[in-house]
Amino acid sequence: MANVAVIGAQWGDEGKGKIVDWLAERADMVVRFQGGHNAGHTLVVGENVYKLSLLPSGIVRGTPSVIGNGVVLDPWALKAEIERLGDQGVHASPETLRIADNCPLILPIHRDLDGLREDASGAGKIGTTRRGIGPAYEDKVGRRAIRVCDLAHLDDLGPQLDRLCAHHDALRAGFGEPPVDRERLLADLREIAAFVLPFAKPVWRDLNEARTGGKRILFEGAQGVLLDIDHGTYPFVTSSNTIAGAAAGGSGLGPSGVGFVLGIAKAYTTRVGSGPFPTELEDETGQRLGERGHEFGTVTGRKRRCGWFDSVLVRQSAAVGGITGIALTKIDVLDGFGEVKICVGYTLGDQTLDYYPTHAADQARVVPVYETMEGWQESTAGARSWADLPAQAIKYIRRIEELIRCPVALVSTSPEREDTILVR
Ligand code: 2SA
Ligand code: MG
Repeated sequence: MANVAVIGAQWGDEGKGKIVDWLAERADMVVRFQGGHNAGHTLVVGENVYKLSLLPSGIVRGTPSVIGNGVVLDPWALKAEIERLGDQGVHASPETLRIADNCPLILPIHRDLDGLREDASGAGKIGTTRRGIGPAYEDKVGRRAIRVCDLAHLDDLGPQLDRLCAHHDALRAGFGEPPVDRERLLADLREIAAFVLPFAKPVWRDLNEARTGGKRILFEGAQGVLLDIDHGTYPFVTSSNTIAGAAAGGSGLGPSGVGFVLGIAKAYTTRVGSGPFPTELEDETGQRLGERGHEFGTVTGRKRRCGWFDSVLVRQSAAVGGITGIALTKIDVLDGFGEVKICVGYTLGDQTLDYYPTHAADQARVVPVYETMEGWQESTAGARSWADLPAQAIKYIRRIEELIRCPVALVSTSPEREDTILVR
């Protein structure tokens, strides 16, 4: 089995958690390579429901798990999540969890800034998870970040901390906030260092060794291609690259380390936060999708916006994301609809488009062109083979496959791990 990367093909929340868990059973190592604790992966294992934000999903089954350098790590959130899982009987140890020592940290000042900016933005706000993700990536790229390895050298942090604080003090002053409390920050870092350091390693070595040894590595993406900092609906995006290519840079394995790229797409579309969404339904149908699909954020509990499947967007995601096969999830949410619609193109003024335009104003203005298909009244929930699916559902899946120009490799019919159809 080639190494697999799993990425979201829409705006996140496509059901990656379940698919990653399903694949983790066949993997020797699970790696997070971007994002931070803004992710929300729900795993249902028998009676137990695990909600992960920062930790790779492999942790639940004891598969060695890696937090790569492409992630931004909030060490306090890490501790809280490890403790929470511990209460559920899942224990992360330095044997099962390794954190890249070149991983940049999310600090309380990043969270502050995220919140201050969102509050000040009014209607223009991004609708972030307010976890400090964007500001932490800014400091990484600005070469001001404090990284995991610095936790072992806190006495030498002086000049770096000067630059970091100078930058943040100026920003904070703009919001009428006092300067960074440097002593407090250092004291907090000293305290958390003892917790984090046992997990810290140059994980690129482990990964390259695993690859040489023929081990199977699973890369677990967070968010989705439409939230990618370059290819997404900018500026309504997250601050990392969510495409499969990011697995290489975000882990230290190199591009040849990723074989198959599985893109996860919901059988309809959802989005949390602000930003354009061509097929959004602000009517009863949208309401019904949200209710049937339990569309609330894992991390923040926010209600997700819902709409029909957009084949233009997923086709684009498959192309830029490097997706080789799609896992189509939550098909059962569409059970019982009289008709189902698929967006097959857009109009923009008097133009017809077969791709999503780049400018935010155009993205907001496009009008979807729909193809309407007959729905199915039978239940697909819990189906485990192609033969269990109603003919109309199969037609719907086949039509999607045709439109997105990418094979559907898996269909998921409930949050349960076993309720998965392998398409050959
Ligand atoms: P941020 O916090 O800077 O990454 O926010 C920027 C945009 O990215 C979106 N975003 C997400 N969208 C869907 N799911 C995400 N994770 C959680 C989940 C979300 C939750 O899986 O349920 O619990 O609310 C996620 N993380 C970031 C965000 O909405 C902004 O549009
Ligand atoms: Mg999620």
